[in-house]
Amino acid sequence: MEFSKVTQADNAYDESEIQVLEGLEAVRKRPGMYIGSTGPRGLHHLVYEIVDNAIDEALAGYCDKIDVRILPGNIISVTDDGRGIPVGIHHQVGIPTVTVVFTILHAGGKFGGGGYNVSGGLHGVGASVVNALSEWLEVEVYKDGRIYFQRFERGKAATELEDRGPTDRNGTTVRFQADPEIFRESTEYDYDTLQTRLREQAFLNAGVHIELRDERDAANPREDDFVYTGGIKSFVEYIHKKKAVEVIHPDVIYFSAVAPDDSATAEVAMQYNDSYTDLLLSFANNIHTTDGGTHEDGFKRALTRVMNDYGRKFNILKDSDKNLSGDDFREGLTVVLSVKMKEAQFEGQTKARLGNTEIGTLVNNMVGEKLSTYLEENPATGRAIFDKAMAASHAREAARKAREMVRRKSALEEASLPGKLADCQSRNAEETEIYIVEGDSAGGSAKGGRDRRYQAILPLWGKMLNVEKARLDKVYGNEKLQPIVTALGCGVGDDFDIAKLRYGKIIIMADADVDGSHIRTLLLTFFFRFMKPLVVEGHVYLAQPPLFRLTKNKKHYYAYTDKERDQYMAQLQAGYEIQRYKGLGEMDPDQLWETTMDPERRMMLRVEVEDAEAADEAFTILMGDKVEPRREFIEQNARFVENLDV
Ligand code: 1YM
Repeated sequence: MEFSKVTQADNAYDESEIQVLEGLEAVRKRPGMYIGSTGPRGLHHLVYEIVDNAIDEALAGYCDKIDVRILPGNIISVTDDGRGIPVGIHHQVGIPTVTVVFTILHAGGKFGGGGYNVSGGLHGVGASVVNALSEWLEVEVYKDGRIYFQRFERGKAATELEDRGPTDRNGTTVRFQADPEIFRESTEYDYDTLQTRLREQAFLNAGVHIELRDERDAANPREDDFVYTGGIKSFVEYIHKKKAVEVIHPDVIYFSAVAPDDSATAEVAMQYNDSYTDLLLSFANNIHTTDGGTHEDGFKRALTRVMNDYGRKFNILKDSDKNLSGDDFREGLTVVLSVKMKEAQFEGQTKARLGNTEIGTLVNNMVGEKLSTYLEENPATGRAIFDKAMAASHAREAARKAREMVRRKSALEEASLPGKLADCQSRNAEETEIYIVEGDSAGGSAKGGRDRRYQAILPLWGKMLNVEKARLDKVYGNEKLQPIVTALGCGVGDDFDIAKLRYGKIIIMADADVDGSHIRTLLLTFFFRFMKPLVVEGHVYLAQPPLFRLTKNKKHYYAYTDKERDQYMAQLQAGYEIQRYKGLGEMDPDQLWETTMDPERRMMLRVEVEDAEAADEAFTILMGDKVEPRREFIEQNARFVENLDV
């Protein structure tokens, strides 16, 4: 894939193209407007903005290697081996261009319309925003045989641009420390977050070499090297490997196209696997469009059309058969779709939906033409895909019938509740809670300890289904899930109706061990896949039982983390007893009430989804078949699981 058509690789930079807009006070005053938030997301966004500039330089054909380091003290350093940011005097402002880039909002050829970039952070505001939000920032430019250096503090130049002597290399280094006055919550970077993002960028920009190193803890260095000559094809392979699914045809299908007027490029990589879920990751100018848009719509329309035509042409679909649906053709499909263009329009509340109509046409035409040719040249693949879609269609029909059955049955039996459910007295969903508890003994304690006026208990039994690998018809029949569906009362899948929900809070209570973690993951995945609004609207919680009990002079102290335990041990000094809870079943009803169920005293995690789509993807990628230990699970998903004191 050649991107030189969209970048102006041969265009010598003209310093007059820079538009001078406004100063940086605005950014410090309302940081959220420029980086989305001043929480962890915004903090990491600073790194992406600087890396994006280096990626632009790579896409322009001048840079091969980008080096990202987290230094002690959470200082970030980004180096590229490109041309170096221009240092000549800017004719409009009368100061060096590099100074303009870092001190004036929207400075940079790329915002003037004359220059052009394909990469770009969420808000496309770049280096000056990072500078404005950093306690200090230093830039080093290696260019024309000299090293240039300048330091800024809270957005303002602290030194003039200095010539620091000769060099034989070229490129740019930016080092900065995020300003704790702005990022009050934390200025600590999460390695995994940066790793995921930089890996993704390396997939999206084939051949660009990105190195990430964590040097904060000398005893524990971490390092990753990302370079994928296969680009988004490698991305699809990576996802399948991570999900541990079997693919149903050997090669990733890949197409690319350039718009007739050269204003845009599109590329798609796709492959089917033996699971029942689909994953469509789409990007516009390297920005993840989690809400889809014209490019996704174009892809979906073309896929459904081409596949149905294929079925007719080879007589797999008979004249009397109906066309299969888009959902049928997407079951088990993993797609990475990437478009790059001038002036992308991002729409919607989160600006995560692409609006450019011409891109929809480009993708639709590309897939329309190239996929049918591909299928004709690879008949075995075509047949495997079509058979899979037929199976999906039959399963959908079976699920519809199963649903009808459940409906009819519940109409007849007047929605009989599961036998093991200990229901509460109140029928007001605003105050009711249901504890879903793994294991009979824990269920017994919970029943004994609860406040029956508004707390219901549903103990789970039987074998759990891995919903990641199941279709809706299986869910209906599963002995573990069915009581949940019945107890909640709000249906499942297409039938889901939140208005019928019988409890305002759904609280998953499982042991603090690997098995407990497994059941939590499976239940959350189930809610995500089949009752998504429950999660989106914040009805799902994770109970937090204590890990330890310390007793001194007949008084009990409960510790929910190792750290808390250490604090109590220090506080109580000597003469205490310590008990480690291995499971919920070890607690008697009173203890369980006191520590885990009493709204006045308990700790719970509310499962939050900032963006249900993104979370769903995260689940697919991260949770597929793996059993995560509890801590790791919660930490890794801190993005959508937020601490909450109730
Ligand atoms: C570690 C971050 O910012 N690299 C970088 C930035 C620029 C250039 C090269 C560059 C661009 C152009 C011409 C051009 C930027 N230049 C500007 C501006 N790495 C990093 N490497 N020459 C050099 O776009 O034509 C903004 S970014 F505005 F000065 F051109």
